[in-house]
Amino acid sequence: MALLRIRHYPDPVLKKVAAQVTEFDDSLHQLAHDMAETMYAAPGVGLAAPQVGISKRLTVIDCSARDEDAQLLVMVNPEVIDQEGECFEEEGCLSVPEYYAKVSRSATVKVRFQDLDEKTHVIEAQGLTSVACQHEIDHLDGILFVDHLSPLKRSIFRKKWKKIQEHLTEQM
Ligand code: K1U
Ligand code: ZN
Repeated sequence: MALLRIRHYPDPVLKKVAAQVTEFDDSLHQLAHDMAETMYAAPGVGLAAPQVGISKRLTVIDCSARDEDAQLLVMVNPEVIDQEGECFEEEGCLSVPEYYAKVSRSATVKVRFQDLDEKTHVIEAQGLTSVACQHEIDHLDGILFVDHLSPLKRSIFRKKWKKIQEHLTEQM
């Protein structure tokens, strides 16, 4: 088990479209375990492989409450196959620390994915799990939640990000 280094905006790996996973080998299992450990330690409710510098279509999500048992979802090659409604909730991103903004998303999504043993599943997600699925699949397509902001809000974000980066550098 290992904690992985989370890449921050504007690392170029976050802008790449990640490759389909074709090898369901021990190294994929190890990566998924390390990503889950990194997500829980952050803490976060999701993490996509590009955020740890690996441009592959793999993501982990756990939106269970603190007082509930863990409900870890490991999704390989996930894709949204159906979506309904709209929601507008505040999001954060482990690759854009200390910045939060409301983003428009589908309210519910149907997601098809493979597990670590190559078996295909389809889940229907709502609430935070739906938002997390969309946020993580965006990461696999090189899209960050700030890319969904209006041009005005994005220019405000860029100015704020300079200050956040200075603050993060001071902390190191
Ligand atoms: O992919 C990521 O950067 C992780 C990100 C995902 C996400 C955030 C908000 C809505 C949907 C998906 C995070 O987990 S940011 C941290 C966070 O939201 C959180 C942390 C601790 C407890 C609860 C939430
Ligand atoms: Zn993110």
